[in-house]
Amino acid sequence: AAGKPVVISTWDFGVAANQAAWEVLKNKGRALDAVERGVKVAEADLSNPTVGKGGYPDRDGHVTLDACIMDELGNCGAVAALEHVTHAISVARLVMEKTPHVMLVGEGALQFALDNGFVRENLLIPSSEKAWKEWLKEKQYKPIINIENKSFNTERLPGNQYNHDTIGMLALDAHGNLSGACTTSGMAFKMRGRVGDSPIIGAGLYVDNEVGGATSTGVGEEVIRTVGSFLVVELMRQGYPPEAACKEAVERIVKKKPATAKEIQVGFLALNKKGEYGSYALQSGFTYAVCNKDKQDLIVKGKHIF
Ligand code: SD4
Repeated sequence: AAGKPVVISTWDFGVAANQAAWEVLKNKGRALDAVERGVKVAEADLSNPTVGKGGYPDRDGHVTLDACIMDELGNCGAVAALEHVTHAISVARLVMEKTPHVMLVGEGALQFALDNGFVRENLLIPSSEKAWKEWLKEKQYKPIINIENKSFNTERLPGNQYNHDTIGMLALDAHGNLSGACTTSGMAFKMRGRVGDSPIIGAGLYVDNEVGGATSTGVGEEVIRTVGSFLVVELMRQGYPPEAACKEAVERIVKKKPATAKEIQVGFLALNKKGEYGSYALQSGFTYAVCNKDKQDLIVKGKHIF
């Protein structure tokens, strides 16, 4: 499938986010505005424990958010370990537009947000606090990620509480311009101060308006190690279709850390300049949502290695 405008994003919850982005894209709006508007839906969704408000806290009980955004001109902005502000993506966009910097972290990021009119909130909602307190009983450091049919992923909480993850979104607008956004509360119960791939340009997200964009979800350490999203975009520059580029990037993770790769989930999602898209993940269970003029609620199952 190809064509523009189009917006794609990680996981099933990407459907609602895409639909918000589509409101911008269908009116010939800018991809940058679309991706910001889109991922804000996931950030505000309290039922989602891995993005924005309602996200699971770190091991000390602090909800800390990581996010980044990148536009068609190569401008980018990011926040890492941001607390008390739901819409980390909007703070990242402000870093891009209003500062000479690319990334602000922790206290400085919060201060910048509050100075720019964001309101200080408590992001730890009762259900996430409860999950954290459960976790404290054993304090097991196994990464909790989305892998269907693997007991270690679902044993801790009933239902599909873990069946959600970071949102990474890529959009191609009616003018043929690309932008991307990525936002997360990171790995549940991470060490205080831990930052994942999601706010790191080139790791969790990369956009090159000549070629395409890529984003990732899963265990961020392995994505940082391989500069995953940049790799996917560079492979597309060499002529790889989106799916093949994502496959090569997950294979790189397997090659570098074969034993780790079997135990964790990482998924890449890519969109090229023609509006072609694809994904690849280490494990089964990765899904992504696609929205264009033909269909606004498509969910695609990602291909996978293991
Ligand atoms: C991270 N990639 O912080 C993110 C997490 C994620 O839980 O995608 N899901 O490593």
